[in-house]
Amino acid sequence: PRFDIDLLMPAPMMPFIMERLDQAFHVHKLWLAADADALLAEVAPRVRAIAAAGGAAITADLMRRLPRLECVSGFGVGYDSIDAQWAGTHGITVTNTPDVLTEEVADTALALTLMAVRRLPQAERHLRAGRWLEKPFPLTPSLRGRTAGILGLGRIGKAIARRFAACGVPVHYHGRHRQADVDLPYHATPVDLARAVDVLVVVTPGGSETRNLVDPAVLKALGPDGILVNIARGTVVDEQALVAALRDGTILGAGLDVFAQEPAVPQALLDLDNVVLLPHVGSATTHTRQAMGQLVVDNLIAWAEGRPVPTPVPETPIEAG
Ligand code: 8YV
Repeated sequence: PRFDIDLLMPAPMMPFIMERLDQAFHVHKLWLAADADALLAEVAPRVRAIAAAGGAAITADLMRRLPRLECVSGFGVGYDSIDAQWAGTHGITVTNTPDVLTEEVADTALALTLMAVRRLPQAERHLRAGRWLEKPFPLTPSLRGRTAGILGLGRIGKAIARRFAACGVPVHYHGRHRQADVDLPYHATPVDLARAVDVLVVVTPGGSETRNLVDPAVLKALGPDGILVNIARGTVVDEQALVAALRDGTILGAGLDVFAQEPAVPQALLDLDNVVLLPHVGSATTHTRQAMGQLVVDNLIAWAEGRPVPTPVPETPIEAG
């Protein structure tokens, strides 16, 4: 390899990422080891970097075992599975893959919204089951006349807002702070936002700060014509409360790309007809996953060469390149 640096890879990544990292580092692939604990114990004193597949848990406990660790490069813009707070306070750089997936995920959010509002998956099932020959598919609710609320107006939230604007749908938002340069109606709480809109799109980070942010009160405020769309993290929505709200008509429907315990989706959701379910495909195109993978590699190479990394997370006390 190009660098005499030991890198830990806890879970498999896309083949081209593994190839490029193999060319650059001594890569220790934890999931391939017959005895992962033994391998970890052996390489721990030498490991200086981690390449983390999406969702791979990089806990403080793990990092504590790696005394020379300097850099954790995560695949995905969301890094709730990496304890970035701990890393940041221990001089460890954490990087993620923002920007390159923004438009892709926003496309998914718009698609999910339209699928949920217009019941398009149900309409397709109607055709495929041969029922069109018997009767037309029933009329559905419409996007016309709706107002959308963005819960978490970051890069992806703004890309979703642009799409709604193009559809003639007014957009409101809630986030921790009102943004001075944003000319959209701001609501101080998720309940206030939900009350003002009838499409609520969840775009916040995951993790403990946003756990169950969408709770029974928010769902009630969204109301009987309301559609909930989640392309963020399953943990942001109280899943049991959502099931109840979909069942009893507290809200009209939902479109979900993410779940609390992926890849397990609760049977209660599978049993409901007024929810569209996708298997976390928000960024899952060849084009975008390629760009995300390249950024994982670029961050590690920049770090190894002693250059500023391209995309550090804010918890990392280091300037971006
Ligand atoms: C990926 C994501 O699916 O970027 C994120 O935060 O959730 C997705 O793009 C995930 O990181 C990889 O499984």
